[in-house]
Amino acid sequence: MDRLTNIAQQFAAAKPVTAVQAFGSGNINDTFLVTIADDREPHFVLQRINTHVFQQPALVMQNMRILTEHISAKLLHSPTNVERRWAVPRVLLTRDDCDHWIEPDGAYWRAISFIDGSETIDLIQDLEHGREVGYALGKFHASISDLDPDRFADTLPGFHITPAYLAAYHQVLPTTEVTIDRSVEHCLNFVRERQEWARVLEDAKSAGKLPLRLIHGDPKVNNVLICTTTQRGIGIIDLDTVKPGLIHYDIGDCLRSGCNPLGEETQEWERVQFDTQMCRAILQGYLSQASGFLTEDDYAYLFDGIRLIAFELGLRFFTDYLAGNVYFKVKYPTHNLDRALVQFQLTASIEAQELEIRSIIEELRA
Ligand code: GN1
Ligand code: MG
Repeated sequence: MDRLTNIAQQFAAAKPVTAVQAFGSGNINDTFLVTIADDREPHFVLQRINTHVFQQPALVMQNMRILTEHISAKLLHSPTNVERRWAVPRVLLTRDDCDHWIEPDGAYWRAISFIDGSETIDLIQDLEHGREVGYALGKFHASISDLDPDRFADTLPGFHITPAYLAAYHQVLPTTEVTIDRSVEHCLNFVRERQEWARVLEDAKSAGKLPLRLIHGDPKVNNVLICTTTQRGIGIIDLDTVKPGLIHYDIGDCLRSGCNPLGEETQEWERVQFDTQMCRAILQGYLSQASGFLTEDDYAYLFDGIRLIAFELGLRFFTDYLAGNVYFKVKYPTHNLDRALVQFQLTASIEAQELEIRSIIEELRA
């Protein structure tokens, strides 16, 4: 039995594992789709948690179990809606009732159920898809709004705290060994011009204007499950980063990912633009579920959230490039630099369309 099959088998009880194949396009964990000899549930998802990033994987699993059990219990008590089903993966256990399996070399593995009849899509397709992506994030926020954020461990300290990323950037900068070419120069200037403003959401949090709530942490387009039959948004996966935070980071992340039709991996960064029609569609879908719990201040900081998260992700990619690619997986040495250029271009496009984006927010909240 090969290594992956053996690991998968730990979570498959007595059902023989028949295939294990690479799955998805995550930048942090390694993900596989497992097939087992079982007619009722022939697939599950196997993941190796990147313990360089998530240094306390047991806490990641603890959070995930609290969250998925909460949503599943709610689903049990809500009427089934065939047209609009909502799904959440289950954490699978080993034969010893453990939610993970550790290999002799320390690799940390876990498994979750595969939601039948669903797919994830890397690039936003059309306005209808955008509305479903927004709907899914709104529904997710609404479904966890009654969970006490204090029950959740902080599995990734500093995650989505923009000034903390700036501090890390300033620490890495003097030690970098990369060549300062025109692209790097461009990124250095881009960060310099925005570093004062980058505290905007954290300042609003400190001033008591924005409350800590439970957030997903990574609600990009390809983490939204789409039903293969109805094309509706039916869930959100990748629940490792659920923790107390500002929902603005989630809304911003969803929009920076959904409103960039070329995608975050494009090689043509100079052509990147923020699509405001898509922004309207995603926000419409989001607000259809979330308008009930948003405050005046939440709306007032939405634009900053959208601008900030694109900038923050660009800064994270750029810092990782300067540091020698130690955090995000890369396919070639300048991959993180290219990704940073894309996010900075998107930020610039958001800035150039500020008035229009603000008027869309006003129009939709009315
Ligand atoms: C990482 O691994 P993945 O692709 O789900 C990152 C996110 C970034 C994203 C950019 C824990 O997510 O914050 O937005 O890449 N996750 C972590 O694609 O850092
Ligand atoms: Mg993720």
